[in-house]
Amino acid sequence: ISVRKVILHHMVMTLKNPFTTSFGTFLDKEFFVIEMEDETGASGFGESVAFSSPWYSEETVETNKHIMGQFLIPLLLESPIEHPDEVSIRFKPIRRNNMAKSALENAVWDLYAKRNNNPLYKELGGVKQQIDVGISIGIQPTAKDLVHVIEEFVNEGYKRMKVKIKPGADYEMLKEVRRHFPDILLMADANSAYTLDDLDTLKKLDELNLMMIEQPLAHDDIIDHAKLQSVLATPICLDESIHSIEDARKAIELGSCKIINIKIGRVGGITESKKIHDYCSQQGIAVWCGGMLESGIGRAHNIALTTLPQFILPGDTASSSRYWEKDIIEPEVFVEKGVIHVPNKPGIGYDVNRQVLESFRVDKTVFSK
Ligand code: OSB
Ligand code: MG
Repeated sequence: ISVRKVILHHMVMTLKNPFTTSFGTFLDKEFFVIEMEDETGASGFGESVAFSSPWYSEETVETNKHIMGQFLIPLLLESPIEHPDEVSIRFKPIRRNNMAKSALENAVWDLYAKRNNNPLYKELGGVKQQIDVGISIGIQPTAKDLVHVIEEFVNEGYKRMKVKIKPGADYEMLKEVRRHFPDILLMADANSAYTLDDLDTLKKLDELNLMMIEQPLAHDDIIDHAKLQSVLATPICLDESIHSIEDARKAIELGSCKIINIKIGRVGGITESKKIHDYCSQQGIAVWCGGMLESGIGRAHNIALTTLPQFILPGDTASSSRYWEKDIIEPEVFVEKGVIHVPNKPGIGYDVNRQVLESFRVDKTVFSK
């Protein structure tokens, strides 16, 4: 594969509903669609998942543009590669900036699968024709609102409800949810809103039969999470703390978590995601695929990854209509009775709707050899 041209489509899409986490509220999503062409005229698409502000991690849309444009794209254009696994090796001299790396690597994976006339999920060794899907629900003003929203998604068939929590919007709200829905698969995501000083609150959550609690403590911690897991019955799932297979190994060895949320962007690409998947499979650690409020392009990569066998828990790959009035892919992602039927077309399996893409595009930068 000789990459000849990389186009960064700078996008701004308005979310259908504001999405509130412990660290802030998202009203829209700003990101890059990466379009890549090779010497044969084949093309591939990727999506950068960093947000406009460095709330979830240190990367932003602007840092992604800087790192891709100044460092990563020149490395890709420099000389051909044989396989997408070589992209992360080529990017190794650049420290971290995993979301920038991943956006480009994902486009290479799509391009590579299309050249081979093979669906991406098969290229990755995926084994599932359909995947189970849960939904992530932002912090609501009241418990009553939350119960309402959950009822709607239960009726739509989503297989697992994930509720965002923060101090003051946690135990009482979840207790109310549990009272209304004694049997649903329910979990909480704190996005690092607690410390070990909140042990009493966190321990009370054990009453609620949660599938897991995601990232209760600091975004860069695995030590305190191990302490917490040793006194908590509820499994801890790590999100923010895991950036690589090495992080996963250390967290598992320490007992910091029993489950890992794999986000392709956070770990620097599909190649690293597969490594973490394989390691967790050997260790008997369940994984699931997280989301970053992606458009359909990022979502398509998530769907392909989720077909790997150790993705045994429902992921955050909700329908396009959960996020957008109109998505930029065709067909849109559609969750039916809690499952997505994985498309069998070459590459990511969905077509990019050029007209819609251009309607949400605010800028375009072209890099070529
Ligand atoms: O922690 O998983 C997270 C959204 C924004 C930032 C962080 C997270 C989330 C979600 C939503 O939970 C996942 C999605 O529906 O894409
Ligand atoms: Mg999370």
